[in-house]
Amino acid sequence: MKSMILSAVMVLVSSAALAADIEITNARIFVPIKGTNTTAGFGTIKNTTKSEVSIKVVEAKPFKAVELHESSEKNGRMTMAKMETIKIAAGQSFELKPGGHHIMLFDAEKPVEEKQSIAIKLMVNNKEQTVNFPVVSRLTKEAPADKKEEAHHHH
Ligand SMILES: [Cu+2]
Repeated sequence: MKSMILSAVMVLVSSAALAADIEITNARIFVPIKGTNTTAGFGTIKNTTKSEVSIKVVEAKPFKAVELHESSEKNGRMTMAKMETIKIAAGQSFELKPGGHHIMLFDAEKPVEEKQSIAIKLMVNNKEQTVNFPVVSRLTKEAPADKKEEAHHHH
């Protein structure tokens, strides 16, 4: 009897350990610009494990496709490059933010509006994890302030 209880406890512990290797705070998706059905998602991803994690994005219904992107400025123009994975060292955080890395969401098959929430399916170290991203207005204070500063310096 005692050993049965013990093994039950061990099963509980190991499934808890499998539960989530990352935590995402401030998850959000900008509502698509009027007339488009493509947008981007952001948030701060924390690796809660004691080793490196690798993250891929798999699916985000009703969007037809989803990719990880990195923005950078080349010759004064913003360009985006696709990344296969994000790797985060043990205990570290990685920020997805406007003007930086982001989750690109393509071709929504139905309208995506504010106050909805999009379930984004990730592969974290080859384990599936789904995170809900609320859809929020683009009219935020978070339009990258330092980007504006840079623009002024170019004058
Ligand atoms: Cu992009």
